[in-house]
Amino acid sequence: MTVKVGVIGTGWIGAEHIRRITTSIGGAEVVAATDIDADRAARAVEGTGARVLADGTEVIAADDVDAVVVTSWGPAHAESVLAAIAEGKPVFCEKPLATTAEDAQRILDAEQRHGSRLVQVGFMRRFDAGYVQMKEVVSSGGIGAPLMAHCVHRNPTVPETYHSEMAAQDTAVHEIDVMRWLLDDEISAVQVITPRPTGNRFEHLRDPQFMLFEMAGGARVDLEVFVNCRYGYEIGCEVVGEEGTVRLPEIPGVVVRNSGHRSTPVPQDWTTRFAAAFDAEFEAWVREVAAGTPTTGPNAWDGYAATVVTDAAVRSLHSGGVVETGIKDRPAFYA
Ligand code: NAD
Ligand code: NAI
Ligand code: ISE
Repeated sequence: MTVKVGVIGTGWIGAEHIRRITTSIGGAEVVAATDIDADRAARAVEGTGARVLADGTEVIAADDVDAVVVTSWGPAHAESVLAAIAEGKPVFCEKPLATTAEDAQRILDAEQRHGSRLVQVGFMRRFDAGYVQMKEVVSSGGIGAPLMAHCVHRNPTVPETYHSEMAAQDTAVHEIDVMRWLLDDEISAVQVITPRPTGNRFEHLRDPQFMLFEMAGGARVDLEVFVNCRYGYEIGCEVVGEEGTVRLPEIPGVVVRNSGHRSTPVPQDWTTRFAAAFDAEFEAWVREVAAGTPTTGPNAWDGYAATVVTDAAVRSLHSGGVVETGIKDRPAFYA
């Protein structure tokens, strides 16, 4: 069965995922797309045979749409995900699932009322070969009990529309998910510290930001978010355990020697750095949707748990203090 996909939001990543479904992976085709900028939607589906519809409601309701991909900006995600659940259609939602814990809770409630799992969240790092190897080492006890982790998340630059709260909601949300997954634990408290801001930022933005997380089991995580670092896109992660450490591998690249220097290229954005992870993520999602079974990637609970933490991080950004996340117990539905 070829899974017929409808896409809501055809900006940078929406267009990437349309290209990915059309040319990189098998088993699916894009049949409909929408964007609040209709011209952008038309450009994104050019040459695919897909049609442009007026809005997300039309995409989700379309008879020939089997499954929905939500790649609009974060605050618009919850509405589309809730509409897909109401229609009983599987939905892949780019991170974040929602930008408030209340919206994420509405999604959990709706999915449980529906009675089976329909939602997958785009935490693609769980499909990255390096992170998968780290997970195997930590889970098999290869470094003993994890005590600490050190993370770095750097982007070369961000547009003026990126605001200070997005450091948590849009950027750190990846590490928040990865840490819950790698350490198999929930995050109980967070503190955001703002060092001297870089001059290379739009005036309204607090950048960089340090984030400190406390896991329920007592392990501690530090994260540098620096989205105007200029030189490239760099993701770092090291977990320190009682018996050893495990670190995310460097991205392989040719070594160039010239003019008295030895250098290797640094990726410039997430499209290249995580290309293989995005492909693996979509291959698995399409395969599972075609099989008619609930998808096994990050689910609505993972999206909710991450949003509870980003909410707390936003409160800490404003207060400077340590903020408890108050995460509740995972419902059996998501066990
Ligand atoms: P973008 O601004 O390039 O694209 C967003 C698009 O959504 C725009 O074209 C906008 O017009 C459209 N849009 C907004 N609201 C809409 C609505 N209600 N209905 C239809 N279209 C709507 O942003 P982007 O970089 O493509 O990011 C989109 C999402 O993907 C974000 O949630 C972002 O966090 C996520 N993302 C994830 C990764 C990752 O590494 N997993 C990377 C980039 C972006
Ligand atoms: P973008 O701004 O390029 O694209 C967003 C698009 O959504 C725009 O075209 C906008 O017009 C459209 N849009 C917004 N609201 C809409 C609505 N209600 N209905 C229809 N279209 C709507 O943003 P980008 O970079 O593509 O990010 C989109 C999402 O993807 C974000 O949630 C972002 O966090 C996520 N993302 C995930 C990445 C990852 O690493 N997994 C990488 C980049 C983005
Ligand atoms: C973007 O939305 C992503 O998800 C990228 O992976 C991340 O590095 C960036 O900071 C976000 O804005």
